[in-house]
Amino acid sequence: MARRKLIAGNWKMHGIAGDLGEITRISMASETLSDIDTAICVPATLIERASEAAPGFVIGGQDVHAEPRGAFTGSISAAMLVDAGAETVIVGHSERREAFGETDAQVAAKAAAALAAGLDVIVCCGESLDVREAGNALETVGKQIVASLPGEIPEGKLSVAYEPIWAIGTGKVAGPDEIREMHAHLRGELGKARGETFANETKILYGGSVKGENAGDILHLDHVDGALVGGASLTADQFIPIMNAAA
Ligand code: G2H
Repeated sequence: MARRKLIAGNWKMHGIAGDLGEITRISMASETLSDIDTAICVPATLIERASEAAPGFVIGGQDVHAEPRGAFTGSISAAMLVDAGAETVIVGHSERREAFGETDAQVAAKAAAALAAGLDVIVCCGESLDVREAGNALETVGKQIVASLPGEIPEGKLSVAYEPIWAIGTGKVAGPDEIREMHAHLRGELGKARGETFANETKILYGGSVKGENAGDILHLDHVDGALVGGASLTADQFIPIMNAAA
């Protein structure tokens, strides 16, 4: 079965209500592209209004707490994301792993909570420049993703995003050989850990300075099933060409 491509935006800590017109435009463009899936993961403050601004379009969160409720000031549960209108969520982004010290086990627990609430989940992984230059990228990221997966994964609900940290927001993009090699390796590791069926059904996205100009080359590489897009997801003018490149 062919994997449908997923183009997911990650607004990070950008966006206020006045920016929702971008999501409306992206949503309208997505209606003409029936062969791909699209989503925008917005700040939590915008989830409800983004869902209202683009009915039928997939809006997501950027993080979730592993616990269903409790004394966790500032955190958001999976049920709260669903209540606000989210259908998907990113977990384990390198910015959260680095800035908030999130471990693989915590990422797996977050993914489990999100899946239990019915959300789709994008689990991120990726190596630092030091690890890449030491020649340990494949081994490190392979172990990282397997350790970041929850125990139970309903069919079709989880995607993986490979985002080399050195390519995030830097304008540097991993080369085609680096991307192809890593994505093939990750699919192999998913297969060893969870079986061939799971590996073949799981989308592996690439993330890190994806733009309209480079999207076509990246998205047509073997084992690349879409993109997680940061900076270039903030405007429809930048994001729609990436969607078109995937279609
Ligand atoms: C990687 C990516 C989106 P950008 O963080 O997750 O951001 O496209 O800005 O490098």
